[in-house]
Amino acid sequence: MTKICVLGLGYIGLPTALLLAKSGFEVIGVDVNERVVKALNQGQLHISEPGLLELFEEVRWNFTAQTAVPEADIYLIAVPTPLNTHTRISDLKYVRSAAEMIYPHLQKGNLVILESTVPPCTSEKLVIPILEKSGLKAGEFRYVHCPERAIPGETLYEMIRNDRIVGGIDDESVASARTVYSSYVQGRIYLTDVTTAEFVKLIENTYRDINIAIANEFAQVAEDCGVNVWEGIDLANKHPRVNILQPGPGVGGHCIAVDPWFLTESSTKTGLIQLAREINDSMPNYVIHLVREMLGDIREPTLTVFGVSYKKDISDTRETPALKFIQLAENEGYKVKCYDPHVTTFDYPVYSLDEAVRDSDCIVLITNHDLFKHIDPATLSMRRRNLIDTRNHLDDTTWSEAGFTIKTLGDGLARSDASRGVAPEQPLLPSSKATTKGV
Ligand code: SAJ
Repeated sequence: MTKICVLGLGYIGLPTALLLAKSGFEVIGVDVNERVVKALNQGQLHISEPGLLELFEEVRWNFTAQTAVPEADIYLIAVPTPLNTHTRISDLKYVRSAAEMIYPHLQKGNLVILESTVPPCTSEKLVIPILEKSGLKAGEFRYVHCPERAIPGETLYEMIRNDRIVGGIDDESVASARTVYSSYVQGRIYLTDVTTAEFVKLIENTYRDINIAIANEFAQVAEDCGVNVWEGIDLANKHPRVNILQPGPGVGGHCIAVDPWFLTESSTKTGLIQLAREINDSMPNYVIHLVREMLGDIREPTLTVFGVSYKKDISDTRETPALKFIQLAENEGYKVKCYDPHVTTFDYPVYSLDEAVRDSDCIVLITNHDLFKHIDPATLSMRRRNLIDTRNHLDDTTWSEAGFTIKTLGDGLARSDASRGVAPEQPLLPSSKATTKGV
């Protein structure tokens, strides 16, 4: 049986390891975190994703976790590549150390796969030279970069269904990698060279970041023009060649908010990419500006943040825009209480709904969890009934009937209208809330 060693048992490495185990490979998962290894060997998962527990239980017989790298036929690296937030340069220490752990075991004909997201040329300049410390030349061992493309919240589904890009150092490498991936990938597998594969991954996420940035800029322009941006984007997207994403409180997660910087470190010609990052990073500042306008000068103002995960219906809080918003609010003297039915651990305490809204002056919806739609606003006991909806997520009619004054980011309503709780005039076209849902 072909033996695969997967290095890094996180959001990408673990689901990949389990899918490979299901496909009949003998899989050894390696992680430097002893607690993760121990938990997995005792049958406990440290990440939650739809279908992951069921898959784990199905393939446990064919999967073991350990801290040391064993001899294997194939090595798959899926370790994190964080951003150094001071220098805005990728921190490749985990990739470097994974390669250092592999090379003493590397044999002629073995395949090494890098799935971690890296700046262009990382394989050529950093990873392959470390692997060559084995005494083998690239080509005597096989090497590919196959960037992961699955979206958190639908990881397993997308790992199976999405198309994959495999960039290899030679034909034998891509052919071997194709055999591995076609054991569980139902999408198409496209072949290219290593550096192109590194580049493709980064431009995918950068394109999405720039698209969200323009939506965020449109939201602010729409305010100045007295136009509802949600309806505007919905209508613009009826054009066959237009697909604008949704505005919001900023871009979080460990991918879209990070990867564009991996491109900027590789070139001096990245003005647009940097600007988009800055626009998205400034959205929490814009939201605090909306709070100021809504509440004016009140004594001991208290805010309730609805949703602290970086996006809807998941528990992941990495790079969440909620964190910057809360810090800005505290610096301006607001007391902040968080409510998030999906999150248990966060930098700030997460309260029950009743506790989070008690004595609050305003709810600020940051994350558009589906569960928030089921809250009956009439039952909320608050000091003042204000709502700032940064995702156009909650139903205006239900909340205004419960006595809430509502400001939706980008709704184009001046504060004087919003604070009077004036509903927008009956639109000539169906309301964008009826047709457009926050992403
Ligand atoms: N967001 C908006 N408006 C939108 C869409 C998203 O404000 O219209 C925000 C989200 O709320 C979130 C952030 O952007 O805070 C990022 O969320 P996301 O759903 O756009 O993406 P990620 O980071 O969860 O996953 C992305 C995906 N990349 C692309 O869609 C091009 C995924 O396929 C990648 O595998 C993943 O990055 C990764 O690991 O790189």
